[in-house]
Parts: sequence; C-alpha cells; structure tokens
Amino acid sequence: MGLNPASHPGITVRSPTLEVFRMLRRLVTGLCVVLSTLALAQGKPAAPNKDAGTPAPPPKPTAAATVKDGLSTPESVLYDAETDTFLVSNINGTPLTKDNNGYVSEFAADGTVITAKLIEGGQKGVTLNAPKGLALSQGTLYVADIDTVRLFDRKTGAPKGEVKVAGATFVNDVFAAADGKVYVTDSGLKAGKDGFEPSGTDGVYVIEPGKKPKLKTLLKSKDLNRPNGVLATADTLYVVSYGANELHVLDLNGKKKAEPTKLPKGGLDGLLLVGERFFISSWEGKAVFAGKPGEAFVEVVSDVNAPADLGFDVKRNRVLVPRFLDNQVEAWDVK
Ligand SMILES: [Ca+2]
Ligand SMILES: [Ca+2]
Repeated sequence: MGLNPASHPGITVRSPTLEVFRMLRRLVTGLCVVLSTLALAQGKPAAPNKDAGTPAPPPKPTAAATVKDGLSTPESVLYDAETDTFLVSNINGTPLTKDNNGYVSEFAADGTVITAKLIEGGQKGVTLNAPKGLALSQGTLYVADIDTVRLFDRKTGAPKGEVKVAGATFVNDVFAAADGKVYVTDSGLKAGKDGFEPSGTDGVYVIEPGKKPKLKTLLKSKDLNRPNGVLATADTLYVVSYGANELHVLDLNGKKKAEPTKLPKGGLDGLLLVGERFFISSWEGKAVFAGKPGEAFVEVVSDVNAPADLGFDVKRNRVLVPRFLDNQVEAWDVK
C-alpha cells in the first residue's frame, strides 16, 4: 500500500496542481490591490507636496490696454477706423437721470486721452443727459440718450439735431447700417423701487436719415426681453436681450426670421459682427462670448465686471470693453 502523503500528519507534500492554483490566487489578489490603489489615486486629487510648495496657477489673461482716466459710467465704445481713435459715452450719474452732464470722450488706440470731452451736456448748446449707444454715419455721430437720439458733428462735436423716440423709456443702443439707416433699441425699463423694472415698451426703431430724419417703429414686443445691443446686415437685424440670454434674428422690417439663439449666460449688452463672428457681452457671465447665430457661443474674454456696449479695433483685432461699474475701458486681444 502506498503512502498517502496528504493524510500523514508529519509530512507535507504539495501537489503541483494545488501549488499552481495558490500562486495564481496570490497573483490575482496582488493585482486587485494594485488596480484598486490606482483607481483610488485617479479618483482623488494628489495631495500637495509640502516640500515642493503648491504649484502656482497659470497667469490669468489680462487686457492689452486699460483706460481709467476721465471716465464716468462708460456705456459704449465706438472705434473710428478713419482716425484710429475710439469714442466713449459717459453717463456720468445714473442711466435715466436728466442731469445734462453726460459727455463723449476720444482716446488714441493705446488709451491716451485725445479730447477729454468732445461733446458735453450743458456746453456749447449741447443737451446730453445719460449717453449710451454710439453710431457713426456719414460724418454724423448718433447718441442714444434716455428717450431721444441726439445727432452731432463727428469732428467738432457740434449738435446737429435730435430724434425723439416717442413712448420709449430707455433708449439704449444705436447702429448705423451701410445704407445710412440707424437702428435703435428701447430696453423697456424704468426706475423702480429696487433699481429698474419693466416699462413694457420694449421695441426696435429705425431712423431714416435726411434733412429731417424720420423715425419708424419696426417692432414693439415684450418677447424681445429688454432689447439692448442691435446690428443690421444687408438683410437681417440682430438684437440681444438684457433680460435674457437671447440673440434675436429679425428681418429689416422687424419680423422674426428664426428662433433666438441662446447664449451660455444672460444680461446681454454689446453686440458686434467681425467677419462672420458675433461678439456679445454678458453682465451675468462677466464675459464676452463669440459665435454664430444657431450655433454654440464660447467665452473669449473672461472676468470683466459689467461689460456694456462693445467696440472693435479693426487694426489691432481688439474687443473694446467698457466696464460700466468700474469707470474703465479695456482693450482685449482676440484671435
Ligand atoms: Ca448724467
Ligand atoms: Ca447697451
């Protein structure tokens, strides 16, 4: 009878099959420990190495130029390619106060002051209360001012008339189209107990130029959600909502052409078209977004508090951002 090693108390002889099985089990267990450790490491941020110090965050992008001198509640920036300068409207006070102290300043592209007050309320026969949107057409500067669009000589700043926007409570933006027509928005806001409240007058108008400029109503609708920035191409009118995150697409008669495009954030103000790209400023996002109607907009300028009506320096490819609450204008390089 042969010896049964497994049953003998003093002798341990391993069967080869059992040994292989045990080795495999150890390997698998070890592998599981390694894998679960790796998984944990991936799920958890690495603990900061105190000896090496916490690595510094990458530097935040900054504006290429900043203007701080002589600004008081700047609302709009308009770049004039002919002179390579830019104009800034200064509300100087609150947006709806008829204090006749508003002014328009002119700066070189690097931010140097050229004329501190090219146009000033209360001086040289000028009335100007709370200037907002600016537009330039055939040597005439159009300035939005509460319930009126005022006209001035671009070079001298001399007054050249005015167009009352009957029924409007908050004339905000003006845009000069290639054919000389000037489009106007009424944001439909009035002073309330806690800041501004809707007046229900939301609308878009057009001024037809001439010896006696004529105002025409294109659309009055609360669906525009406090219309602010406006621009027109040869066949389309674009309007952004201050009370929403919408870019509205209309025909030149104010009829809806397409569903509004939604932006990542609302409180929209400035509206520019550069090539085929739209640039839109957002108070809610403290940012400037870029994109095309019907497509996703991306953030191209960040960390700009209260960015109002944008300008564009075509020579240097810079978005000009008036920071309404900070009394400064910034020029940002964009690709
Ligand atoms: Ca004022
Ligand atoms: Ca505006």
